[in-house]
Amino acid sequence: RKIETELREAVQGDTLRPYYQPLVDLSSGRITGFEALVRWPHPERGMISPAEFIPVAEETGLINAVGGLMLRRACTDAAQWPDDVHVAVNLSPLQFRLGNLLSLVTDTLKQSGLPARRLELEITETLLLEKSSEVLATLHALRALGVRISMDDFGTGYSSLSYLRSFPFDKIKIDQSFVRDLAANPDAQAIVRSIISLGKGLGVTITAEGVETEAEVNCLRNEGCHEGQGFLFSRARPNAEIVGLLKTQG
Ligand code: G
Ligand code: G
Ligand code: MN
Ligand code: NA
Repeated sequence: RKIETELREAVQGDTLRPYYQPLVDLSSGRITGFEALVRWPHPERGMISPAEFIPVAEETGLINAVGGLMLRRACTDAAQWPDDVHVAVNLSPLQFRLGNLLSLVTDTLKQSGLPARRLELEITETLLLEKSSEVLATLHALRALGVRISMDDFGTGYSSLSYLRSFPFDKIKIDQSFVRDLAANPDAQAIVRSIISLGKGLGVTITAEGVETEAEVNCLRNEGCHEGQGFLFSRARPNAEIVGLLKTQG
């Protein structure tokens, strides 16, 4: 059967779920928040990775429904977490095209009871390529609500330093491809160092993705990177495990 048909049924049957991967403050070692990552529990094929179905969802327009239900679930779950723990939700550029993103976020925050300051929205550089005034206005309006904007997969898109001046954002997430061989590769070190310096100059938080080893984390800490995310700390986990995980850090 076609993956598109099955995905449509999964959306209609409300079977997609967010898993949550911790974001860790590198100086204190504490969990500051979680990124919501969509999971599709498939009856025959097990857990299907978003890398496989997000592109299909984007081609078919199903991404709007997927994005909407992820936002709702993530805000509802996070509203039950401690007040100093935030949730980050990925947005597809297509979700900006519908024209209802601001009201979707406003309504979802209201219905879930999650304060806007505890929601972070992850966007990618491809969104900014469009250089659209609607996108810019929406990002400003989201920030005016108190929601934070995070630049995901930084350094892998058509990075242009010019958009950094015109687009409002609060965090840069260094793509895992730069973190992967950080300990051994001087070029990767130079790139990470300059992203961190750029981020600090702009006054934004810097998060490193795909942190897998102590050597990487030491390197990132030395360079002054604020936050880390990756298998070294934890894989993404179901919501049922989150409150327990937070209790272990007191
Ligand atoms: O969890 P995993 O590393 O397998 O995720 C693979 C990709 O899918 C990542 O690039 C991630 O950004 C993307 N992704 C995961 N969840 C969502 C989601 O809810 N919405 C969108 N647009 N992308 C997601
Ligand atoms: O939204 P984004 O593209 O940042 O999605 C993060 C993706 O990276 C998810 O698919 C997640 O499962 C994956 N990931 C998270 N931590 C690690 C890690 O330490 N190593 C690797 N290889 N992948 C990771
Ligand atoms: Mn992300
Ligand atoms: Na990313």
